[in-house]
Amino acid sequence: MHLMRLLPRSVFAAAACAVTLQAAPAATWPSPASDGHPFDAPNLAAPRPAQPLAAGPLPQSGHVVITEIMKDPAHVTDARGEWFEVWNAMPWRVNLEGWTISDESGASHVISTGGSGLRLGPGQFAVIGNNSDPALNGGIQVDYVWSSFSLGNGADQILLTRPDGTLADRVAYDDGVLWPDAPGRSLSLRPGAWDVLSNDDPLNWCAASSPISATNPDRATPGRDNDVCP
Ligand SMILES: [Ca+2]
Ligand SMILES: [Ca+2]
Repeated sequence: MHLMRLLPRSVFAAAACAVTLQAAPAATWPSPASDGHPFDAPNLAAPRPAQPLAAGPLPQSGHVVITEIMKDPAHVTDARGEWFEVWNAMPWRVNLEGWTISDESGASHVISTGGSGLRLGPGQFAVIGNNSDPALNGGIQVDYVWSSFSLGNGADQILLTRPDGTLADRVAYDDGVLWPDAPGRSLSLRPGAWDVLSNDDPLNWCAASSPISATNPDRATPGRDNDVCP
């Protein structure tokens, strides 16, 4: 996994402070799936009452935010060039090992790295897609490859669920009615709206404007800050 963006030193100072402040509640959480790094977050959410599926939208309790979605690449085929980007909003590391990627049509994939982990430091991105070969996927650095999952060009959803079943984030886009829908341009979350509730609002998304690279004219910012929306 490549390191995509580091926060300023002051943020790490704030992170250390935040860890101190969170020490008491963290003691009540289940054992973290951690490699012992002092900034590792527990991989499980704090216990909470079960939420019945029929009661309405599931609560989104995460700080790992879906920030960009390339559902319809033009420079390469969809079968090689679909991906989405997530961003760690927490002041500590998170390991996505064991998290589930799914939609609401039955597609589901559990992130499994064989123990090496899919770790995001504070403020870092990961790009999760269907092909990790830059020679085939349009030169994208993909950090993790899914199977049994895809991004529909019409209406579709991405749900990120922790190993304990709690929903971290969900984004449900439509077929261009309210959401951006431009072939070859990613859905890009507006800077300033980077949380799991703000990314439910299609008004906080736009079609990316920056070319991916000199060799891939599709417009997206995989693994880096998003474009400013018009
Ligand atoms: Ca969301
Ligand atoms: Ca981006």
